[in-house]
Amino acid sequence: MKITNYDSLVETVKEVVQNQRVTDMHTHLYSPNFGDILLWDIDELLTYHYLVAEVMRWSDLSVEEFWKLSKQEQADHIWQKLFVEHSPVSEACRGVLTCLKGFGLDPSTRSLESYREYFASKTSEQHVDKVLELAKVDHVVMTNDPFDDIEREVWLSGVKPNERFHAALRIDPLLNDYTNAKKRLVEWGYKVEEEWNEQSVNEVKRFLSDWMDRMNPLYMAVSLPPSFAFPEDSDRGRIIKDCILPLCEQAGIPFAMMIGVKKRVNPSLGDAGDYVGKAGMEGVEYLLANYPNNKFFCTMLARENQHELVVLARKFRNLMVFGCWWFTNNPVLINEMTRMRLEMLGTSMIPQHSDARVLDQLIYKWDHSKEIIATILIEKYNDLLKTGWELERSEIERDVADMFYNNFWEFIGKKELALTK
Ligand code: FIX
Ligand code: ZN
Repeated sequence: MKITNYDSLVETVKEVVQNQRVTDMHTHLYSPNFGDILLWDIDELLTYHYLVAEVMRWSDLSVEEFWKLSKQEQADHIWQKLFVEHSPVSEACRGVLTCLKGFGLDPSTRSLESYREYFASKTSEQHVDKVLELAKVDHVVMTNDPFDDIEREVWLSGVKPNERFHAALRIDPLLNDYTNAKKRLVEWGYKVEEEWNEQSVNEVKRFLSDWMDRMNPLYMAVSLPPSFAFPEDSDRGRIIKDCILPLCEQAGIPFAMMIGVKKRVNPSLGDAGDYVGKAGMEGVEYLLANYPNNKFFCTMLARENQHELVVLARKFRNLMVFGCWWFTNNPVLINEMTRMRLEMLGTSMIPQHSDARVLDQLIYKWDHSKEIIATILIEKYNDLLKTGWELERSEIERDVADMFYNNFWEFIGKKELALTK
C-alpha cells in the first residue's frame, strides 16, 4: 500500500512500530525455570535501583535504615515519597504506572494493596507469557555471569533457558577484577598461574569455552569504565587480546562492550550507586581497525560519547551500535540519540534494548521507546515524501523489523531467527 499523505504516514508508522515484535538484546531477566532470580511484581518494580536512587533524595531515612526495611516496606516508602508526596514524573516512576496500565490496573486508585493482589494471583510461567505478549517481546537476551554464585549453581544443575530466553556470557569480574577472579578460577579447577603465560592463557580460554558450551551465548559482554583502553599492558588488555577476541572470532559471536560506567561511586546505594564518565574512543577504534574478523556490539553511557560512537560505526561495518543504555534511557536522550543514528547510519543500527531487571518493565521500557522512535520515523519518512520519494507500507514494515529484530540476528549470524522479510 503506497503512503500518499501525512495523515496516512502517521497512522501507518504508529501502527507498524506499535505492532512490531521485538528482540530485546540486553536484559537482566532470566528464563522462568531459573527460579526466583527472575524478578517480577509491584514490589520489585518499586524497589528497582533507579527508584532507590531517587527516593534517597527525599527520604527522611538513612540509607542504612532503608536497607533494613523489608522489600514491601521499601516499596511502601518509595510509593509514599515518589508517588504520593511528589508527582511521579521521572522516567522510572512513570514506567511503573505504564506497567500498571498495561495490566489493565487503574493507577488513579493509587491502591498499592490492589496492585499487590493482582500480582499475588499469578504464577511465574503465566506472568512471563502475559508480559511478553503485552510487550510484544519474542526474544529476551539475558545477562549471564558465571561468577554470580546463585546463577552459577542454576547452570551447573543442568537447567537450560526456555526457547524465548537466550544467554549472553557476561565477564566483568574476569576482565575488571582478574586478581580476585583468578583465585576463583583456581578454586574451580582452572590452573591459571600467577604470571600471564601460555598455561594461564589456555586455562582462561578453557574456562570461557566451558561456559560457552554450557550457555551457548549469543555474544560475550562486559561493562567497562570510562578509562577503558586497548591495547593496554594490564590484565584486562591481555585477556581481551589473548582470550576473548580469538574465542569470539572462532565462535563467530560478537564481543559487546558497554563503556562508561564508574562503579559504586556511592557504594552504600548498591546497584544504585554507579555513575557515568566520558570515555576515550581510541580503544574501540583500535579494536575495530585491527580485528576486522571480530564483530563488536557497543553502547556507551555518556551522552558526550554518542556522536563519536555513531561516526565510528560509519567507518567500521564490524561495529553494531545498540540501545540507549541506563542513564541515556530517557526521552530527551532517546530522542537525540535515535535522530543522530538515523541521520548518520540510516536503519543499520539497533535503537534500543530494555535493560529490564524486573520482568514487568518490558512493558514500559518498550512502550516509552516505541512512542519516541515512531515520532522520529514519521518525521524522517515525511522528509522523504517532501522530496517526491514514494513510500510503501511494506518498506516501513521492513525498516522497523530491521531495527527492532532482524539487525540483531543478522549481525550475530543467525539469520534463521530473523523475521522473514
Ligand atoms: O552493566 C549493566 O549491564 C548495566 O545495565 C547494569 O549494571 C545497570 O545496573 C542497569 O541495570 C542499568 O539499566
Ligand atoms: Zn544491563
